[in-house]
Amino acid sequence: PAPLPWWKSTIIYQVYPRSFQDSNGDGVGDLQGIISQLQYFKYIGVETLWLSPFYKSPQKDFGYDISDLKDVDPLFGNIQDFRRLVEEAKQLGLRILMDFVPNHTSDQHEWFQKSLKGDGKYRDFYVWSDGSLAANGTRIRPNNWISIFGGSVWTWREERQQFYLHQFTPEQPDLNYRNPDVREEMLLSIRYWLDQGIDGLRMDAIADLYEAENLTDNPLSGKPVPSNDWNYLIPKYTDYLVPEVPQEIMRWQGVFDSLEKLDGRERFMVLEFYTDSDTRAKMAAFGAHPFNMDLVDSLTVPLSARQIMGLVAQEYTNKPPSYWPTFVIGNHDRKRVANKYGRHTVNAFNMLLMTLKGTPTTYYGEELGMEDIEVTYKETQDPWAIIAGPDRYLLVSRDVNRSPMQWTAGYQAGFTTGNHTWLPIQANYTTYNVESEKTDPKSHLNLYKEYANLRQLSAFKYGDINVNVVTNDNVLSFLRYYGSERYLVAINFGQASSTDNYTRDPVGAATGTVVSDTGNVDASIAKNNNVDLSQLTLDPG
Ligand code: TEU
Repeated sequence: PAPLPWWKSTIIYQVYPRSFQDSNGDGVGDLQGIISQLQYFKYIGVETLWLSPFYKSPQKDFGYDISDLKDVDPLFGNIQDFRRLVEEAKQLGLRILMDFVPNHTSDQHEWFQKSLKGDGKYRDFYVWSDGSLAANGTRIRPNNWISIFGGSVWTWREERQQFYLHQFTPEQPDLNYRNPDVREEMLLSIRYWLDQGIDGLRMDAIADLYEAENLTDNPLSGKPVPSNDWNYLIPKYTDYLVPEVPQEIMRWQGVFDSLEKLDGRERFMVLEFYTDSDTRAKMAAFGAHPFNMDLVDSLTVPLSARQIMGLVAQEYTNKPPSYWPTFVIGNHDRKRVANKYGRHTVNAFNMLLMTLKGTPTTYYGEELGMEDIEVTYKETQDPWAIIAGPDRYLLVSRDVNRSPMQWTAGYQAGFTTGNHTWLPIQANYTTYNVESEKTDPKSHLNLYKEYANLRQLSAFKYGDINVNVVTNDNVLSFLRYYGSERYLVAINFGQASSTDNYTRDPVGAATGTVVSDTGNVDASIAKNNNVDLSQLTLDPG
């Protein structure tokens, strides 16, 4: 087969630096910590690390509020540490994707400080508006838009006698993308990090880049929110369909392409964009790769196998040939799999993620079956949860899914030598940790490794997928094939056993040999056993 672009045959592993490995005992993870664990990625068989932000930042949104786009926060180390990380990763054949936050900066960024003063070039770097004057002399906000984290998107600044717009916290002012100088600065920052030798970027909050210029009121704002429907919370005027967004993405891609022309190295840009399959296809048409968030963002819990298959199958239906799915099961903004869907689905989801056609992304700890932690409102650090208040904070809390990585059953789960950790360690770390799970062949970790390894087989690496096999409420299945190599993947996501006949087209075989399983299987499905596909019983989990 023709060699695949590297990003099509890789597994992406999201490292949340604050929580991964602390090297200096301050209770917060850092770059040296990540360097010390590089062998771990080799061990589990992932190749590409996506690092959440470690830029200079007041940490109001834990690094997604950047005060210097070209520097490392001392909390995590310095630029030399980062260069060492890139170098050592490269020597091990690992790749690095950095998080890039184009939509906003910290209010402590020099640009915002200058903008506040109305300083020449920076005057219009952010979205400023006068609002209007009420009869009683008070200032009225320009419109009713609500920020994603709650509250108005507008904050008044005495210095300018104006409001500025922020779709996240007030400490994260939105950049004004209608200003060409802003766009230019962003290209320079992108170039700066690519020049450090990284392999690409994960672009944050793409849906939020542009706001409607006329600042029209959102007719839905203020009405009761029926479900987790974002249209009620933020103006629908920040849509990728605004032609400026694809244009911007292509400009960024232009930086990638120009470097590739110089050194022949392909870089990968993946977008954070919560959207539907059709929209992803439109974005793919201009060369963009939005993450597929369907499984991480599902509001239906628990998901039946039929529903999961519905979400998955659309990725292979009515798509242009160039379309390439990018599945995500967990991230730093959403609850963990073990909590959302139940521990019995951890191996099932990991197997699904690794065997589908497309590029998978694993959030750190999901390979161990890590669970969310419990946090009181007093312990809450996530700005979204703080703004939500004591009655509603748990609906949105992202602290729960950002707890320290569980390395060992020993002191502080091996995360730090210090006597405190920035978020509590999940109480079950003595069971679910790297060291202990390594010794159990049926642990989440060892099974994850096994599934990751399957991706070396041609059928999984180069092969196509046929999803028209058996699917019911408990079981989903599909065929991966390349040449004469054929693998049937059948997974039980339900609570009951299911006995089904898999022999029909496209499988077209009466028996098969077991190569992997989800742990909780009948002895008849032991590895290397021959099984009867006309009557195959899969237990749940
Ligand atoms: O998240 C963006 C985010 O919260 C939105 O994608 C939101 O879910 C969506 O716009 C609703 O339509 C990113 C980061 O992942 C998150 O950690 C940061 O807090 C946020 O951006 C701000 O930088």
